[in-house]
Amino acid sequence: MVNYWNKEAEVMPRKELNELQGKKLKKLVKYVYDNVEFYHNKLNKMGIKPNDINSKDDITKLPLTYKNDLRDHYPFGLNAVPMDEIIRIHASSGTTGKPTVVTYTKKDIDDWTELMARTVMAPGVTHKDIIQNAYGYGLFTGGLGFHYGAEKIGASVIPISGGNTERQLMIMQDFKSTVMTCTPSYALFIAEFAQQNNIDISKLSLKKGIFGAEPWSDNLRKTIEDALQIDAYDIYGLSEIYGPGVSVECEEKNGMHIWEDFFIVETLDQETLEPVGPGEEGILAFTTLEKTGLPLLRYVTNDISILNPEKCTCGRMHVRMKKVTGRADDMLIVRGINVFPSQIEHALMQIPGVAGYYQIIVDRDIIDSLEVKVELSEETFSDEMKKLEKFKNNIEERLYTILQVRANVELVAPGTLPRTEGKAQHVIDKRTKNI
Ligand code: DLL
Repeated sequence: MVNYWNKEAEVMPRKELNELQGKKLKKLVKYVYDNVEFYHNKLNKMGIKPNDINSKDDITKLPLTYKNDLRDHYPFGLNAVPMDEIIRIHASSGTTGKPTVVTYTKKDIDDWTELMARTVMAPGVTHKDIIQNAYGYGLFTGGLGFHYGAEKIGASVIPISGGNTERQLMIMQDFKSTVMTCTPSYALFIAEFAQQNNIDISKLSLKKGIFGAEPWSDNLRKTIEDALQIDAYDIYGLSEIYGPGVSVECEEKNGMHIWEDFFIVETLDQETLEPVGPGEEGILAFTTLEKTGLPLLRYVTNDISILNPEKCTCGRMHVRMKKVTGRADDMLIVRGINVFPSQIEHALMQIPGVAGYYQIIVDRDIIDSLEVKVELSEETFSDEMKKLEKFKNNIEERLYTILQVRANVELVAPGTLPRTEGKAQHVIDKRTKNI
């Protein structure tokens, strides 16, 4: 039995879905033209009037929106409603300076809750589950996003937030949590902590995990699933587009369904930003069809993925996105070669004896250097020097085959790389300081 929250919407046939999106797009363009000065001016400059938009295909006539546009109008300049209609404000930390601020009306919170209800249920979670929500509560959208969705479906939600791993495990045992929600990095850390403290995982009631907010590979999924003896599902989202709940894997674990009655998604060529076809890799761009506080046209995420419009065996029609393979802007260029941190993670996670923690350090003396710190599992760590040397060479060879650039691998002792209760910071690029 497939677990739907809103079956009618989730299995809506493609033709109907396209028509609905077209209708909503027309309404949205009029709404932003009338209510957001930024879009009003942009559309005027491009010579586009709301009446020119009549179907989903007309989306390509519309302007793209970038993170910089939000920054330039910090904090509330892109709002479509006066502040007295805003009931919630979230923000995501930017890599530089001010955060990106996002605002929600009452309708937006209700819609986000609907999206999160579908999102929590798609991986097979029901009202009978006890959800230990270890995403951060606060300005980050993860905690409250999950909270509202979990309550909506009638599950029992434990709003534990991130951190205090000992207490997480105590609660998990005593409250018999069946679902864990947090970043994959934190899930890995919880598994490791349990092992170190001789907690018998097989005695836990945990069955599923919904992990996201950062890129992670299928190999890391396998590691976490084995360590916690659960099924792990990927969830994707970003603050600008509500937060979590833009897309999620169903029980098939074969791509994340994007809730298309709420969004139009496109994949754009990385160079030209022109749309590419289904099945081709590109940058995801989202148009929000229902948001009223901070509606966005063709928001360029910089997240790289591939869309699959085929109907899923779960019955859902909503297009699926493949795991995010990286961000267009955190692509590293090392000695002229493009390197995605996700390629390195993918390679490392295939190697038995690697604990799951790594750090990529890029520096520049005369030329660029790429160093990968790899944390060993307890068993590998106790091996003799000769074996370890061979292990290290092996990893270096594998990385070279994949990256076509030499990386220096440093093996480090178990427990030495930084742990996180939120998003992991896998990359340290020291070169910007040296320029
Ligand atoms: O991370 C929202 C979220 C919370 C998603 C909880 C899932 C679960 P931001 O902090 O604004 O929002 O970060 C958004 O994180 O553009 C991606 O680069 C990355 N990201 C989010 N989910 C995934 C994922 C939340 N499943 C940015 N895989 C996005 C890869 C992800 N990257």
